[in-house]
Amino acid sequence: MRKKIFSGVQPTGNLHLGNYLGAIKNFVELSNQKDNECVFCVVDLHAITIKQDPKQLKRNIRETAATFIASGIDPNSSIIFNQSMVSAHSECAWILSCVSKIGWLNRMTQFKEKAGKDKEKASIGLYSYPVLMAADILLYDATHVPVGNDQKQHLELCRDIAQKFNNDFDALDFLKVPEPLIQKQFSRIMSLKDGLKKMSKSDPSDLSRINLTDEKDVILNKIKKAKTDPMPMPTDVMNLSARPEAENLLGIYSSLRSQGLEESINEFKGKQFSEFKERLSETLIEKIEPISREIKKLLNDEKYLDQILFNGSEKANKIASKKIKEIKQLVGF
Ligand code: AQP
Repeated sequence: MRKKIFSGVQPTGNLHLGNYLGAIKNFVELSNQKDNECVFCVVDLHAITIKQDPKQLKRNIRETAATFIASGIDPNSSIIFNQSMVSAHSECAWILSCVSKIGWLNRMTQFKEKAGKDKEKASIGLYSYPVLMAADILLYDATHVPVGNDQKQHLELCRDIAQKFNNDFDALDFLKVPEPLIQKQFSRIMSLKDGLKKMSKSDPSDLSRINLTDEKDVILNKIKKAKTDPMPMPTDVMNLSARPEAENLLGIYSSLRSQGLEESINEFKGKQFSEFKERLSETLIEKIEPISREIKKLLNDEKYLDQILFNGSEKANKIASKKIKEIKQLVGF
């Protein structure tokens, strides 16, 4: 089946191994499959739901585009663009927010986590973030949306919004209800400092994550300092969840090598963590260093990156402006 793929990454800096293994690696595989139509978006409108430094945001937009390309997405066969260049995203988000129920948004766990205790001070944009995400996806009639496990709930909401819009406006199948593409294993990479916490861009400790721009020595140091437990390496998958740090590091190793968890466990069972960490660092350096090198090279050519984003936004605009016109007609504008 010909798939229409849409996904996005926020240009909020510190793109990390979780973003890569949970999402970008999957983008690359999907974009390499013949016949798939892929749209990859630098979701800068989403980024400003939390205060950003304008100069840094500009740099982060280019860096996210560079990361897509450096990871293996070909900008000639996939559309790469930034969200704010296509006004249909904001227009569609407003219309969909008038269809969505407050009760649905109140259930979103990411808002609760990001807003923390001080909900009153969070932006309205942060609260309605999932509606904008639904607009992004639905404008492109996406059939499949590759995301990390943390975005599962937002994808379910997107499906609900699409169905409600179709019902409200008596337009059967008009907005296509997308399928999430979440990897069965290793879809949630955890912090190197706490196996129960998601690896995240906003963690104040840089030691908690491997950034995609980290160099060899930095990777070696971060893995050396990664939290483990006092026992030797696990001997089987049973009870592994009681050892979250070991499970996470073995998951990272397995995902990078595209092998099953059991195979990795067999390779190191009963050995000391130090031996495993050495192999893990080597694998990380082998996979991440070429991407890191390419990102830096691309960032030296801002004109090239801006041109990619401009060309991508022209192509995206063609698709999205047609859809928003149809949406407006259905609404009665
Ligand atoms: N730790 C993770 N494991 C697996 N997948 C992950 N993703 C993010 N973190 C992990 C996936 O990466 C894609 C892009 O994410 P994003 O940048 O749009 O937003 P995010 O989820 O907010 O990223 P962070 O790092 O978690 O940022 P903060 O610190 O702001 O919360 C998505 O598909 C996401 O699932």
